[in-house]
Amino acid sequence: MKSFTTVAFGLSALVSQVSCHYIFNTLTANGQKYATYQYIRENTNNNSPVTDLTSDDLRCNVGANGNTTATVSVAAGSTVAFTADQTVYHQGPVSVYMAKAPTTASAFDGSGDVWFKILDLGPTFSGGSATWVLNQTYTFDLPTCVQDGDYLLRIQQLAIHNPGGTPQFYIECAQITITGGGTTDLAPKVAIPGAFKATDPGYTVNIYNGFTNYTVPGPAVATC
Ligand SMILES: *[C@@H]1O[C@H](CO)[C@@H](O)[C@H](O)[C@H]1NC(C)=O
Ligand SMILES: *[C@@H]1O[C@H](CO)[C@@H](O)[C@H](O)[C@H]1NC(C)=O
Ligand SMILES: *[C@@H]1O[C@H](CO)[C@@H](O)[C@H](O)[C@H]1NC(C)=O
Ligand SMILES: [Cu+2]
Repeated sequence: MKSFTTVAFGLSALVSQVSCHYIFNTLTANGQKYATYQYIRENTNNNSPVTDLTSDDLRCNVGANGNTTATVSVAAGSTVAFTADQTVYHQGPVSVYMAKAPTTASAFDGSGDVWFKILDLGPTFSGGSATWVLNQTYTFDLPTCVQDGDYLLRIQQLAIHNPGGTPQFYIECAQITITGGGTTDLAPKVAIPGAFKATDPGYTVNIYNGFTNYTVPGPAVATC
């Protein structure tokens, strides 16, 4: 009886953990919403976050495998979007990063000082309260000046809804080939892991207490 109770409890805890998070598993590009995990490296941890600031899983999530993921051609400056399995609901910032592959996106592990940021969505402060961009779909334009070639396109939502707890990184990487781009080597570039520190104010802040300003973790957004 005792072991049955333990198993039942363990199962329901697992189920509620899976349904309480979210995962960016769908890419839209070229005016088309692709199938789930098409052109996105499929993770092996359901919709759970990464919480270890030193883990390589911080790049493209747990189990992400480039070899088994196809790459899609996308024009520089065109509109793309990541859609999650449900609406994002843990408060925190969203950022989008890119890293140019030395050869192909499939073969690239994302190591080195290679990641530049193309988008930050922080909170809007108004009337003493903060509003985050909590969407199911995040739509943005790729840089117009970015060089042609293969890239990892990485979305990151950093959940900081639990002050004093460990913030959660919700991440996925798409594999894209940029066409019709420019000549700019976009910068600054950082390494992941490495770009996020346990002492970053944007990582440690208590969003429920005296919350009046916010700096999104990571490098400055690269501009053309
Ligand atoms: C490709 O597969 C090899 C062998 O399984 C693995 O070690 C490597 O990490 C994979 N590369 C990428 C970029 O996922
Ligand atoms: C988030 O959703 C709102 C409401 O639909 C929309 O106006 C906004 O453009 C979305 N933001 C992004 C980055 O997609
Ligand atoms: C808010 O601004 C102050 C003064 O510049 C800074 O020390 C603090 O780290 C900022 N807080 C956040 C959460 O970015
Ligand atoms: Cu969650």
